Formats: sequence, C-alpha cells, structure tokens
Amino acid sequence: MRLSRYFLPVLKENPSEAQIVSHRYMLRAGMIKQSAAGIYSWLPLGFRVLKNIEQIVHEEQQRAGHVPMLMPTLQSADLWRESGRYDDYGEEMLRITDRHGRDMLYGPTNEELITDIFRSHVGSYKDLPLTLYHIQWKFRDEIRPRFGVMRGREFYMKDGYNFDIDRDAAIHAYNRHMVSYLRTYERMGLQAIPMRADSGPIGGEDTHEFLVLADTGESEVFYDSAITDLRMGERKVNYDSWDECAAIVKEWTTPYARTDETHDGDLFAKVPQERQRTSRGIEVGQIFYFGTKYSETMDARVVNDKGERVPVHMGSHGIGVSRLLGAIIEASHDDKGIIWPEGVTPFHCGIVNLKQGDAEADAACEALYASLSALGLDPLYDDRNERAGGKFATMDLIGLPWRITVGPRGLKNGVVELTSRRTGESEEMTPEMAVEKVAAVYAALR
Ligand code: P5A
Repeated sequence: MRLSRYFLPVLKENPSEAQIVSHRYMLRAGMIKQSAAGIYSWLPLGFRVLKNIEQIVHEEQQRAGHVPMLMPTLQSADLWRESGRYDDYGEEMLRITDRHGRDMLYGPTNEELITDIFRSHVGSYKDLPLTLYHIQWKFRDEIRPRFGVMRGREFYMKDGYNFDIDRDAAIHAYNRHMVSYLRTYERMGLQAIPMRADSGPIGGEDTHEFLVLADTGESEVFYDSAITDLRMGERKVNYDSWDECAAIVKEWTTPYARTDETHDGDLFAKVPQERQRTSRGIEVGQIFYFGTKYSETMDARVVNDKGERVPVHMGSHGIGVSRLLGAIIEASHDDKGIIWPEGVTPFHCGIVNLKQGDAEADAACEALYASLSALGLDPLYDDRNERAGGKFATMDLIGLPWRITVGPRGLKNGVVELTSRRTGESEEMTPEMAVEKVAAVYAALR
C-alpha cells in the first residue's frame, strides 16, 4: 500500500475523551472512529488488524476441529423466552420490535440460537461430538461503555458451542478450548492467563476467564507468578486426545490464578509469599461448561447408544476479538505509539523515503516495495512529500514492527537502514539483505 493513496487520518493531538493508552493510540493512529457511545467505525488500519486477529482465531479454531458458520445479529425473542433468559438478561439486551409487532433482539450471545439449530438437525449420539462457532457482532447495552473497543456496546466476538453426549466428553471440549485459546493468544504476542471465574448470566459450574495483565484492566486478579513462566511454544497438540488436552489444562490451572469474583484468601496464602501477585487484568476470553442448562429447557436431545433420548451436554466459549486490539496495545506500546506484534501487524514493514522525488531514492523504494510484495508481504510505503521527522512519527505511532529507511546518502554506499520498532535498533545493509531479514522474521511465524 502506498500511503499517498491510503486513508490514514492520524491525529496530532491527544483526544480528550481517551482515558487509556490503547484508546488514545487507536484514535490517534486513525484506526477507529466513534459513531455513538460504545459503537465504532473501523477505519482501514484498524480494520486490517481486526481481520488479522480474526484470521488467527479461525485458524486455531479449525486446528482444534471446530466448525465455522455464521448466525445473524438479530434474533427472535421467542427462543430466549424458551430458555428463560429473555427476562433474566435485563437492560443489557437491546430489544427491537419489527413492523409486525414481533419482539426481536440484537444478540448479546448465541446459546439459544445455536441450540435451536442443533435440535432441528441432530438426533443421534453418532453425530457427536460437534463444536460449531462463528465470529459475529454482538450488542450489549453496557451501562458504562468506555475505553474505546475495550468495553463497547457493539463488539466483535468469536463464540463457539460444543455439543457432547455426556459430561466427560463435554469436559474434553472445555479442555480443548482452553488449549486452543492459549495457542491463539500466544500467536498474537499475548500472554493471557486462564483464571477461575464466575459464570454470570451464561451459567454453569465450570468457567475460566483469560486475562492479559495490564494496569488498566477492569478486573482485579490474584495469581502465583509461576504461571507467567508457562508457554505453549511450539508443542504439537493432538486435540483428539482427552489425556493430552487434560494434561495441558492441569499444567495451566495448577498454579493459583483467580479473579476477584472467586478469589480465596486462604488458598492464596498457601502460595509462597514471594510468588504471590495482585494485579489488574483485561478479560480477552471466557470458556464455560454448563451441562444441560439449555438442552433441557429447549429440549435439545439425542438418542444415545442405549436408545434413550438424553439432553446433550454443552458449553460455550468466547473470545473478545475487537477487545483484543485494545488489549494488545495496552500490552505493547511506548510513548511514541503502538508496537504491533508480528502476528497481527496491519502491514509487515514500513518503507520511508527520505527524499521523495529523488530519482534514485524513488527507484530504490519501488524496488523494495516490489520485492517485499513478491514474497507475499504487505509493505506500507510512505511516498508522501513530507519531512522525514513527520514520516518517522507516523510510522512510530502506527507501530509497524519493521521500517526500512531509504535516502540518497545511504544509497551512494549501496545501503538502506532497517529499524526494529520494538528495540529501536537500526542497522545499515543492502536493500536485498533488508528484504531477506524481514521475510525471514515472518516466515518463522506459525
Ligand atoms: C461465551 C461465548 C459469553 O458471552 N457466550 C458465547 C459466552 N461469554 S462472555 O464472557 O460474556 O463474552 C466473551 C468475551 O467477549 C468479550 N466481551 C466484550 N468485548 C468488548 N466489549 C464488551 N462490552 C464485551 N463484553 C464481552 C470479552 O473478551 C469476553 O471474554
């Protein structure tokens, strides 16, 4: 992409309404624009990151064997009356009446809708296990939408639903989700810690939230610092193996880690004192096992191997896709702007031309642009007639992990400069080497 042809409405001033750094940088970098309280337009740069995050979620869900689909944003109130949640959900639910006077709602979540789809089409244990998911906009009329995309009213969520014959099989689905979420967040450059939590309006006995540690997080968390040493890393997971998933879950749930909702002071006191941590966290996902809560009230049953009709065991599993942009920025920035992890960056590499209009500099930039593109990478070429200082400030603000700077002086010696946004370190090298280095970084990602 050439910046002269792009739409990147960066702001020089700090917007007064933004109280936390991620909200400030998302507005300043021209990623989002508020259209109403808690409702945002996703401008091109923000949209690119949103799509990258969504893509990682899709890949990891499908790696775990989960099946993608798409359900509507608007739902009929009747289904929610069946489960009993139409009244329970309260004012967070946006209720709508259509021209025929029918009660509708903008879905805050999809347990009812998916259970209805399931019961219409599945009748035998032979069709289980099954996990369906989608990534779709949700609406919750939050009383205090704030911090930009962090607590929106309209937000983008991945929500998945497992259907299993019994508790044991459903626990495997729960564990499989935990493992796949750990991988998902790591690919985004995040450490998200599973913490025992409260199930709230979704219900159920077993639930974990995934929290990214950050001072600006809305939840208070208590944990054993040993958990922050754990990594999924490169290990290969057989998602069909009950034991393998359970072992990973055990590894991650053995050290104490809880939100304030479930915090137990006596248990926490057993953690060696030097490892006790209290902090704040951003909830970027939550998984639930709720057994037959919806299948019984909505009559979603299958015939088991003994010929009996039994309610299926279910769970639901959510990732806050749009909230993740905020969480990643909270975890990865400095005073100049965002520092995107390579896994989600909107462009792989910036190209800064220090002397636009200089025949040699222009040609070198074009050549870099062509070689990076030929390798399947997306460079952002700042080809505007601007001062170098302004170009650097924009690149730093929008946070691309790598920048290649091209100027007539370096070109005389056959070199350009490659700069890492994270370390700030620059190195001079031939344009070919710069392309090779950048390409190698991205080739190493999973
Ligand atoms: C699980 C999937 C559920 O709704 N039903 C379907 C279950 N869980 S949840 O915890 O309530 O939401 C899942 C994730 O969505 C994000 N989230 C939000 N993001 C931005 N703004 C909001 N107002 C908001 N509310 C929830 C969180 O990341 C949450 O973990």
